[in-house]
Amino acid sequence: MLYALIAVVAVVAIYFLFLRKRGTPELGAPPTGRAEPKRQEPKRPEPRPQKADAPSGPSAPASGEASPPPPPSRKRDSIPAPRSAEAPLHVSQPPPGARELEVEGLRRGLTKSRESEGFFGRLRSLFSGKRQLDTALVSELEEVLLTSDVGVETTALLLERVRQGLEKGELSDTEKVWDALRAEALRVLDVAGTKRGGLALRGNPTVVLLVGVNGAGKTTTIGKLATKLQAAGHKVVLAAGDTFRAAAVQQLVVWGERVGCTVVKGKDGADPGSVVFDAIKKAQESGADIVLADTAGRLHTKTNLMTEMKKIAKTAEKALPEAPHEILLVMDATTGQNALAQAREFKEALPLTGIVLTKLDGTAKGGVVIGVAHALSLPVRFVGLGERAEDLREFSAEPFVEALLGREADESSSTAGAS
Ligand SMILES: Nc1nc2c(ncn2[C@@H]2O[C@H](COP(=O)(O)OP(=O)(O)OP(=O)(O)O)[C@@H](O)[C@H]2O)c(=O)[nH]1
Ligand SMILES: [Mg+2]
Repeated sequence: MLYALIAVVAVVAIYFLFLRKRGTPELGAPPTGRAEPKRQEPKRPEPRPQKADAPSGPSAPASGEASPPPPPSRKRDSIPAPRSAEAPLHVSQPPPGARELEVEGLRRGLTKSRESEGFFGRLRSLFSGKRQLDTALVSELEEVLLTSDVGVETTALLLERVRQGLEKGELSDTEKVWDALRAEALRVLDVAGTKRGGLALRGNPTVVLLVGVNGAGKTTTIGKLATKLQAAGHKVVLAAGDTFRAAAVQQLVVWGERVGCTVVKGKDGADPGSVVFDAIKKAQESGADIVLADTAGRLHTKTNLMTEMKKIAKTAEKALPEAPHEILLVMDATTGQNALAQAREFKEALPLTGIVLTKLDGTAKGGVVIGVAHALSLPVRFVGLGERAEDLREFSAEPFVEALLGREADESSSTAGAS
């Protein structure tokens, strides 16, 4: 009897010991009858370093902390130092139908260029009703391209293929001429193999300097970019490097408050380089991913603007070797080819890495994008199609060309057989 009792106690003890070995099930996990396989610890996002101090704007929330969980690109060390356009910062795999939506959105922004008096509208009326496709068409095409800010050299390049095609009889109908034009435009926009724009995380933090003449849209572009980056889970610090106008600093502060990110500013008339330096340090202390630095478009002193820009870039490098990682030239599309001379000055003075073309919604000369990219031999990284943050679009050549030079279904059926 005693032996039987001891045996029962032993069985119960072994049973409990066995259960203990299996460990406590995860909270909420349904109990299962069999031993669970060893669970993989979920990878936690990289913890943010402790913030040094509070953001400057009174209503600015702790930037980044309220952001959605950071995407894998937050792991800065694992990101190779690519050519910037190869690893766009906030581009994920586009969902199905995204391209159509992208084209549609771009097309809305390019409404003026697509109207009958605009770049596309004029090309369309040139082709529609054409009975004969001969080399005379080339000179008419040339006129439309030149007066749409495509520029002399770029126009010549675009037309060469069309001319050859017509001579060889390869372009037998208008559909083929459109195709040839689109293909050439794509080729021109593919500057240094960069068909897609955007930004890449390349530093710790990545420092982006925005330069350009006054009114081009630098400060607004910074605000829009900051909005997008923060929404994508990246922590942004803004540097109010346009210290020559109090209103410019204030404009950036307002954006900072709206977006919820730190704005580093100096005293009135402070050295812009030192503001950018401080912003980089601040970003490092607070574990921010990216510094967007605003600059002046016009100076009230005798100092040359280009000299000042070079000084800012040098000081940034002192704060962080290899900074600035990007120097983006912001250009107003409505000033078209006239802005090219100034753009060339910037290009001579600074190692520009790309173009932001703003106010494309305000011009009928959408061809300017092709002309500017070709003339400056710089990739277009973003285009501005309006004043809202979502109107700043990462540039992508293919959907852009489709939006600018592609025909909608009803248009192609009405003009395809015009030859
Ligand atoms: N329609 C439209 N307006 C834009 C776009 N981008 C900027 N703007 C407007 O252009 C004006 C000038 O923009 P800013 O950002 O102040 O230009 P800035 O280059 O910083 O000018 P400075 O500080 O004087 O050198 C503002 O009214 C902006 O709202 C755009 O893509 N479309
Ligand atoms: Mg400004």
